Amino acid sequence: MSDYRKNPIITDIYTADPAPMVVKDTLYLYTTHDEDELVDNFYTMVDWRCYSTKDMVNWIDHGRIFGLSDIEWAETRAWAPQCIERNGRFYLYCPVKKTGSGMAIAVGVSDSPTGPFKDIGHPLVDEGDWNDIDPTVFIDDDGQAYLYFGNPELRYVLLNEDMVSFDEKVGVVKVPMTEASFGKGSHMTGTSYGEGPWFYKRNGLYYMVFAGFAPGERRNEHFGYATSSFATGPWKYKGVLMEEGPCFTNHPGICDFKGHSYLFYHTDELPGGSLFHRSVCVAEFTYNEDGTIDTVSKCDGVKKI
Ligand code: FUB
Repeated sequence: MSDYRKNPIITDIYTADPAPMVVKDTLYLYTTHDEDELVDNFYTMVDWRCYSTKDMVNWIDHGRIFGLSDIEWAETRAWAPQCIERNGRFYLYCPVKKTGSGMAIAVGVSDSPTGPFKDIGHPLVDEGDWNDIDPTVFIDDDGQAYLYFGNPELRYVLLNEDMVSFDEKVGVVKVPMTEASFGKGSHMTGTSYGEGPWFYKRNGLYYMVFAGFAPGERRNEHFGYATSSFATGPWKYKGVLMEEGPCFTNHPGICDFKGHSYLFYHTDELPGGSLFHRSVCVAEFTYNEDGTIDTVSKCDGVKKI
């Protein structure tokens, strides 16, 4: 039995947009799924997948755990999800294209991390535009849960304790898209922030990792990150976390697991890979003493823990 897991870690289907969640001694990994056959030569994605491991080398494939056909109001685009546990229930936040409209965020609820998940019956966030994608969720020590999301603007809502509604009085808050917060870049706001935010707290410092576009002509996505002393910012840009790769998109997912820190990402490295046929990878990294993170290289794989 091997003590090493080579990247990409999933090789039987194309997967992207990795979102890890640690529960007790198990790391669950939620991913999107790029279909082999494309419709209209665009992202063709109809379901979400779940995998789990206890040692980073041996993975269990839990298969399809939620999909467009479980969401009556959804049309296409089963895009980047994230799952979180609260009071023994699991909430899977998923961007989808709403029938006859733009992107919106669905929530699937389950008593098990591996589903099946049940749609709450309506979008949680639906501004009627295309910005409502790539939700990232975090519950702070005081119990307040935050859902950040967005492309090209980073926005957030304050989730209520039920995790399936948000504080309507505060509404959808638009984060100021400044170079001081997200660096200079070539995306629509003039910053490097693109999409795929990943929000978490570690040692009292809040992190916003994101997929971004460096300045210049059309670039592939790299990862940048910003930190803050508060959950709602102001965010201070801290630099590039992973250099851009050969694939147009990338999507960060970060967690600590059994004393190790991992950055999940995706590439187009599997045979037959393309910008619409991606594959999930993982790299181990360490934090500097002040909480900053040096640029993490795409790597060959990870060791057993
Ligand atoms: O996988 C579809 C979309 O591409 C995701 O929502 C983005 O983060 C990018 O990876």
